[in-house]
Amino acid sequence: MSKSTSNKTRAGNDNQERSRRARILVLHGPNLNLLGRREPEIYGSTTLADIHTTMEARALARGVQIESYQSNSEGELIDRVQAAATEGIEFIIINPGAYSHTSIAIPDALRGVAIPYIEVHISNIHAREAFRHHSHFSASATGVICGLGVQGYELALDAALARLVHA
Ligand code: CA2
Repeated sequence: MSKSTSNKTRAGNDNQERSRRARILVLHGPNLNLLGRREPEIYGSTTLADIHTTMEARALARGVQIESYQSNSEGELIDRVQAAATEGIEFIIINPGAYSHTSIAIPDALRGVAIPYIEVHISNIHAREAFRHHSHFSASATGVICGLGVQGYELALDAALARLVHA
């Protein structure tokens, strides 16, 4: 086999390997792009990029691919959820931000694609203003984690990995 053919084969195998891996999508709602840069007293100093790096390392160690997506727009988050179904995403971890308390359409999309999801909140929404106490996402979620800071994302990932591995 020529060198270039064997390189191509290796590249093909790598692609196949990647496409065989289970995939988890991490969704972040509005204003979470500001994480680590504003209001550290509530949300801490870790950035979204830091969260992604930590989660990716943990997931890859278990042979699972992680994708992260943040948007300030409800429609874009719905489009990403719908695309996840055609892409074969098997689990979603979502911090819907303030859409937790206002959006009917995003949880409808999640139910529509029937991909299991875990809802994460960095802060304890029950210890904050009354309007944050209810989330439209919680009733259909596999689980909800709140108030544990950014560690909540890692705990959600471990729970998702356990469900994927034992599925
Ligand atoms: O605690 C959470 O994770 C929240 O989902 C965060 C939302 C809030 O509306 C929810 O009630 C609870 C707010 C996200 C805004 O994120 C920022 C991060 C840094 C600086 C400013 C906003």
